[in-house]
Amino acid sequence: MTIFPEMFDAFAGHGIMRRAVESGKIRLEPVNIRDFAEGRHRVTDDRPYGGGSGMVMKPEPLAAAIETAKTELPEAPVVLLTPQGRRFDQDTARQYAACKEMIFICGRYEGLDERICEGYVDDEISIGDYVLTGGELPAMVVMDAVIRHIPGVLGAADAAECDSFSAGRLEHAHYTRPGVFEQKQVPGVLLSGNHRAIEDWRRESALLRTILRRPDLLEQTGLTEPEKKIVQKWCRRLETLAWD
Ligand code: 4HQ
Repeated sequence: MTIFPEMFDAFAGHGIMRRAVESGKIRLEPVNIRDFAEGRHRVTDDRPYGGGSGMVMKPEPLAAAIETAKTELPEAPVVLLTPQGRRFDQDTARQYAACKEMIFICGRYEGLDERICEGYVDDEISIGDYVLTGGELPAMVVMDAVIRHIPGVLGAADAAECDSFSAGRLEHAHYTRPGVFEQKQVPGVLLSGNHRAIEDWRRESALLRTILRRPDLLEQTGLTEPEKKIVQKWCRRLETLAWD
């Protein structure tokens, strides 16, 4: 639900989303809230009670748009994108991917009349602590993160469950040709053809980056046994560096 349905054309028209739409794995149907507004000018906003600057989205067109969507998609949760919502993350993306259908409400101006939030919305979601001019980009962010979990949307080789972030870790470093770029070499192990060694290097790279850049991710789960072994190896290396 949006007053700018064309914003979704670019999202659905490129790359993996386009393939998902064309193969029929997903259906994306932007609904123009203005189509449900009454009067010659089809107004969707009005001045706030109590005064002040900015406009508020009128409740009647939104209610009509949501009711129409719900008769087509009776099971769909109604999700409002708002900085006041609970923070969106990979766990929520995975949970949403189990939904067959979803309805996203994209506000503009100062937001929705509170009675819509109370009466029609099942879930309020924020994509982060910053203020945007509308809920369309947040809705696309959420849809992108959710849709890539649908089986067959990503190639079988790079299924979403393989993302190291899915295990609460950052991804390892990536390299491609050329082997030397601006005097920097690709790590030799990646050219070795030794798949066990490459796997070990990637696990180590992912762990090091997570410890250095996002230690908060490790506080959630703690280290696995293989990760403890890696850290112990680092500790022994560091001791020889410090004392010898
Ligand atoms: N919005 N995460 C829509 C956001 C936002 C966010 C501001 C939502 C404007 C009308 N939404 N209102 N951050 O900044 O979800």
